[in-house]
Amino acid sequence: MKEYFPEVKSIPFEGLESRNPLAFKHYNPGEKVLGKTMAEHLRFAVCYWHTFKNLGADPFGPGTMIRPYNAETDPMTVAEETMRAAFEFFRKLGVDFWCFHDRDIAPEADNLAETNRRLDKIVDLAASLQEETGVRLLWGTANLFSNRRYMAGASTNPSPAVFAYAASQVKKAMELTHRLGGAGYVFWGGREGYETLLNTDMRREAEQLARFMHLASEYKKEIGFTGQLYIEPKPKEPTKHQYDFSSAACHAFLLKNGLAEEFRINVEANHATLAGHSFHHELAYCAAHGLLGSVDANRGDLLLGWDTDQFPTDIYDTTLAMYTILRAGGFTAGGLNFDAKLRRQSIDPIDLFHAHIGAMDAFARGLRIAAAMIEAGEFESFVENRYRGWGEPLGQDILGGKAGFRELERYTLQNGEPEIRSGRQEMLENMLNEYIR
Ligand code: XLS
Ligand code: NI
Ligand code: NI
Repeated sequence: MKEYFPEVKSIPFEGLESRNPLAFKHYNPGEKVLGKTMAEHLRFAVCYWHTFKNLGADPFGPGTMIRPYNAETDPMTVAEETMRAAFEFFRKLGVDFWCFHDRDIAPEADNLAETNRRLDKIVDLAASLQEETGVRLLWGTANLFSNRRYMAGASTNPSPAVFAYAASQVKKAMELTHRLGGAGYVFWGGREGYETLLNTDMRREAEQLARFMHLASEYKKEIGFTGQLYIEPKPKEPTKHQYDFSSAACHAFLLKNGLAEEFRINVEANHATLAGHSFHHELAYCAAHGLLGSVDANRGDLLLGWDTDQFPTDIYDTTLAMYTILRAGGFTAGGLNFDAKLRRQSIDPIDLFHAHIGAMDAFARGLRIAAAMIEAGEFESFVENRYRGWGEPLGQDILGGKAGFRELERYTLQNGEPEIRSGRQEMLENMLNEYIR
């Protein structure tokens, strides 16, 4: 059997004292934290597109990375070799999950029927590799943004024939996800948006998008696929304005169209910051509304205005993310998918290991720190105490509908100026720093 990453046998956990760059210092999969193992909490997934298909191309130049599984000229041979390399990588790294787009795993042919035959062939291979390694599918998705037919959108396209093509593609991708036992299925509206309102009917496009989502959730039930459906928000890129702008925008769309029961959100860190929110904000919004589904774990760059999709290394981010996820009850079908890519100069296959090791350790640290914060309960009781008035008679009367504007005016006339209290932001920030060790 050909080996694609011969320089690595497996990535061990060696703990804090280790100086071995090819070992985990924090991620110890079997170790229990708050009653569950780290692996069960974190549910790490490797994404197929950036990790195996991205070779470092950018708008100014082609790829810089040469991979042993890319050497052949026949595209289906490359697809098969890539799938074998991917599972070798998952196993050696020690992740339990992977994610893919249809077009990552098999090259598109001249017509849909042949494209689907290619997909079936590759998915047979993926199924046997899953069986062999125990690695599972976190979610699948369809690429409805690369092919030129989707230049004006997929379901939001002015042409119903393009809508039909996109539907055919999602139908197949959902069947394949089902066949591979996927825990979920993602919709990221890559070109569902617009460049100029001079040629766009926004009301119509929103209706088309809603219809598409209904069709998808009906088909899901028809084939008996029980995985979770997700929408992944992103405010811009590739289009100037994407409809799935943020978690709140997606929430409004789901509610308006009677889809809120069927979907949850897949929050991506870098998409949150592009929307002018923090990763923490987007997670907290979803947690507050029962929408927290899965996470595309990556990070942007403060100084760059696009989706740089870097590997997550910021311990504040991973801590606040895990704090929010744990307090929301943890992942069920979802997990932490590294939707992240190597920088263009990181050309060696070993760089894929370094990138994922660092990201997994960053989240393992975040998990431990968040667990300690939850166990101590200081932040929780601070927040609770801050709102305690809502549990007292005045607050209860307001919430219970007993006090209207007249009663509230009477209260204010009687009681005068309300007592105001410090928000203690600096104290809380200092406290947080004490946990981050
Ligand atoms: C792109 C998105 C994409 C989705 C899956 O910005 O993050 O990778 O996660 O289509
Ligand atoms: Ni993503
Ligand atoms: Ni992204």
